[in-house]
Amino acid sequence: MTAEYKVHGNVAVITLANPPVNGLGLSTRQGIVDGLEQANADGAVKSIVITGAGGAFSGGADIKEFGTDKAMQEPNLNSVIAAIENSDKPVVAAIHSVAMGGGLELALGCHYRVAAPGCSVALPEVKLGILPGAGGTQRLPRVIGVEPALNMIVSGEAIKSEMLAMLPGQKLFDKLVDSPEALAAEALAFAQSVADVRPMPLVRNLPCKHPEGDAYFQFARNMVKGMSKNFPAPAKCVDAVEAATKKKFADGLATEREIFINLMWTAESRSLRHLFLAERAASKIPDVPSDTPKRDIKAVAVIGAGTMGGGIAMNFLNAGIPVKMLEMKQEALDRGIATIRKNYEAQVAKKKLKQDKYEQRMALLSTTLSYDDLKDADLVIEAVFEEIGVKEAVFKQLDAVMKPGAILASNTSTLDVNKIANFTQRPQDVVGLHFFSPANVMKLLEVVRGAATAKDVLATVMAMAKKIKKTAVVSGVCDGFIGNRMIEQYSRQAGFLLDEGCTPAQVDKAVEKFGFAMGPFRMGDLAGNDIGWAIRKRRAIEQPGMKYSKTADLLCEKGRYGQKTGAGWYDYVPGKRDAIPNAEVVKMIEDHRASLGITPRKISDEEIVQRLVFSLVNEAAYILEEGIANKASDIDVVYIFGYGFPVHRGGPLNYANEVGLFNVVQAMKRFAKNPLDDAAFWKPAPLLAKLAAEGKNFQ
Ligand code: 3H9
Repeated sequence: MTAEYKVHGNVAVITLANPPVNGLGLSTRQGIVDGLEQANADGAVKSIVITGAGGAFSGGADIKEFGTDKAMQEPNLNSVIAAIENSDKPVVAAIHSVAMGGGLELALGCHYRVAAPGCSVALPEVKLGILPGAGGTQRLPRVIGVEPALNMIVSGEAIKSEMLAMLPGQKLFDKLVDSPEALAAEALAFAQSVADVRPMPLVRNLPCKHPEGDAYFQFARNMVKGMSKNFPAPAKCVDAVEAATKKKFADGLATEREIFINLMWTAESRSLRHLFLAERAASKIPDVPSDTPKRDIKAVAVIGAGTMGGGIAMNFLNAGIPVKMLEMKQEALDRGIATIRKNYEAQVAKKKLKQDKYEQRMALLSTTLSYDDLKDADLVIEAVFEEIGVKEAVFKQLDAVMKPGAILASNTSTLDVNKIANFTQRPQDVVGLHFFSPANVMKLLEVVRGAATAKDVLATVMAMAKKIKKTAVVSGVCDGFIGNRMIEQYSRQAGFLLDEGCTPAQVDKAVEKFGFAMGPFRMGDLAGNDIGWAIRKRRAIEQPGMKYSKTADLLCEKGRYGQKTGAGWYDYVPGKRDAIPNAEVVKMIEDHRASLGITPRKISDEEIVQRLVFSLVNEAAYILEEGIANKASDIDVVYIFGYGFPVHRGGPLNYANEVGLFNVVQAMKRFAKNPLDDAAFWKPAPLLAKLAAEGKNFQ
């Protein structure tokens, strides 16, 4: 049982004990009901306290149980809350640290609530594509008011208990104690003080009204519409809270339940729940146990003060870690510092950063022209020109000066990390840290594990990633690692679409309608088309038979590298990012098509999206099979956090699972028959073919 029962004097204490966050799984729910029964049957017990062990009151329903029989099995959470409401003796929730989702709903079902300061209180279900399904939408408005409650439910954001306690007229907390340490004793004393109060108060009996309900809920609907284009849950939260104001409690609860169950089965909710677990699973490396010792990272060095180096440095400054930046010339350092300042000043101007915080961060930054000055850093990250000879020179110098045990990292996005490691006498200390541009903004960090990378180095950089608020995913060594290796196939396919009849704008529009932040051509313009050009030149030598569309090369030959040159697949006005279609580019594509003797055909949005997304899926299957990625969900995390893949689709492999791998393979077979495409391209990877044949999913 994952709830403990103890009696202190005449108060029974039920302690939720289901680490890590006291999720309300079946055995915990059963434990609460058993505890209530025992307390009610014991004549010596006058009142009951429910609290949570460890670092949470409760994080809510057990997310890992969703989709299994246990989630629906009695006692479900509504039945547990009914048992509390029907208890003969008063039940007091003693809330601390985290009271979220079903955890808060459980507390709202209690007769009284005593809270510690510093507790994060939230109904975050909307972030999982659902809404509170155990009375949260009906009870929270009754204790803090309709508008504050709807704001919390629609945003899912946590608010500290001490802030909520200040809401005028709030009935959420009967008492806010002075400190978390005081909670246990004060909750016991409170429970004793209310032991004889009858009738016992119930949140369900409080009134729930909004003076201008119709106008307010219309306004709220308009607000959430803009915010939640691809997600049904926020609008449904408005419906449920409106029901709380217009229906009897029991009917409102039934409305909430019905919406909850319907939302639970949506693809959007499945995707969000998948991502919640995937993001947390990404930090776990199968052969690196969580208790692996970690090295201290107290000082960081960054080689290169360009856009990438500066962005990387900012992550550490933001986390309060001193950074020393090295460049070959003072002018380069000055430029780098000026860019960092400009970035921070923009944040100050937008009121996202306080002036004193900005100054504190800049005070942590120092510069040098000499490798000798880096010797005390615990971690050094190289962000220099992407050329193996340049990396060799850097790593040989680092090897000569860095203290023993320092971690030597490369920000390479394509080069062989094993080769780089072997430029040093300490390959075990070398790792790839592939930040994504802009490095101070993008959440993804690909951690590239070399053949010799030590386990404690991996454990250290994964922990460090969390500290600098990155989502880290481990990749093995291969050309392009997980993300760029897949994007190369996606870009090849985008080129074939142009040859066959599409314009860049048509492809981008279809992909953006599917939900990508940016279509492939706008993305190319942002990243720089010359990067893909360089890769294709390299491929022409390494894999001479590989089929490519020539359009992107023709574009680069015109100097249209993208936003940085003001012209790429589209035109750009200085200072703006709007992509303006260019007639000459369209003509260039048409002429090239004609030179190949191709008669253009109209290609549907569905075909465009399938060809692009399934090209990602097939390459991902190779990546999984080769062990470059540890698990399918890691690949989804890479694509969501690094490549703008639509969140509501849950990543390329989650999406493929939703479509059904059988259907994916069928589509690929159709595409392979297209003479203008590349039959070899569409040969299903062995893992994909096997899973599809066995009716299984990517795991
Ligand atoms: C709900 O309640 C539905 C009801 O309305 C209706 C029911 C009928 N369950 O984030 P962290 C695990 S829906 C199971 O890294 P932090 C998490 O997977 C639920 N496990 O830590 C991870 O496990 P592992 C509504 C959970 O300190 C570990 O805890 N509730 C749950 O940065 C640490 O997580 C939510 O949506 C859970 N509910 O943040 C709350 N929550 O170590 C979602 C966490 O194996 N949770 N885990 O990888 C959070 O927001 C954060 O996890 C929390 C801790 C703030 C609690």
